Amino acid sequence: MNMINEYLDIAPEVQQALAEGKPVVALESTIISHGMPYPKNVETALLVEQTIRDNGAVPATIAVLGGRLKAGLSRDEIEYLGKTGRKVAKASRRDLPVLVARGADGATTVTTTMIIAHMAGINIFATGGIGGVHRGAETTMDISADLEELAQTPVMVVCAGAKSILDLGLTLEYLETKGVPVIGYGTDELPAFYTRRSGFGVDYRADSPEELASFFSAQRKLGYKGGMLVTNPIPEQYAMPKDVIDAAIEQALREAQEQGVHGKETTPFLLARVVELTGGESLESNIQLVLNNARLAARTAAAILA
Ligand code: PSU
Ligand code: MN
Repeated sequence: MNMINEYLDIAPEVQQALAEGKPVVALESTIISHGMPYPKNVETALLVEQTIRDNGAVPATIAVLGGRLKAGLSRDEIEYLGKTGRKVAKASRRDLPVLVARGADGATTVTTTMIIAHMAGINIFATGGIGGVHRGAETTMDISADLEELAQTPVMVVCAGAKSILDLGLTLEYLETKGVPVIGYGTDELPAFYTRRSGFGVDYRADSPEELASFFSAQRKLGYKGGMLVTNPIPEQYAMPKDVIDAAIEQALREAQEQGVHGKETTPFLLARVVELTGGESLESNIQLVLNNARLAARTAAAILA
């Protein structure tokens, strides 16, 4: 059943769960290396794995190590990615062939986590936020490869929406063009990562893991090649005040422009500056929303198999 690739290493525990038809949830590693500071990033990655287990599924954190595509990491491997941080290559779709050929390391984004999860036979993945259409993309053409991957790889991605470092309206337009269903979990509105609301509607709402699973199963039975985006609002008690987060994002965007930050550096730069500017308050929100997504993904993984 699994499309085994010669570069792929599936951890024994993940392999066994897949073989026995047990739920498995993939996790990305760019959130560890580029999305949060050390040591909180490592603590969070391990806590997310534990949360997946507590909810009855097996976690498979994904990365490229020594040119091998890894589905399932050891504690030491997670510690290494967290400690090395932004010095690890951020690996998107275009990077995998060279990293593999060179036997190099890479932290996987939403894009490459989807690619490797699918190779391993894992169909659901939990993270914090996805990449999207950047503000000013009409001149920079900076549109995350995550959107193209959602259009072509059959994996359900559970996130908390997207940060308003992006143009959320254009991101939704792009997903519509590409035929990617955007589902709100318990909401009709796209969540904006740190806040529960964005002012933009989602395509559909689901209120249980079973309902999410029914959407995903129908998409598979229709023979679609692409995936599905589930947007799960941050729990109320961890949401940030909108004015505080908006001010930090505006300042980070200004600094990025002044310093000429571009290309793959843009998102990591903005993420790091927002954490610095909010004095770590946003980091706690970020951790809590990832845990919330891990719980939902684990329960949905089981519902997809039911
Ligand atoms: N947004 C976040 N946190 C993240 C990322 C995005 O709130 O950690 C990471 C994810 O790995 C995502 C990547 O796939 O950044 C998108 O980068 P880019 O915009 O360069 O495509
Ligand atoms: Mn980009």
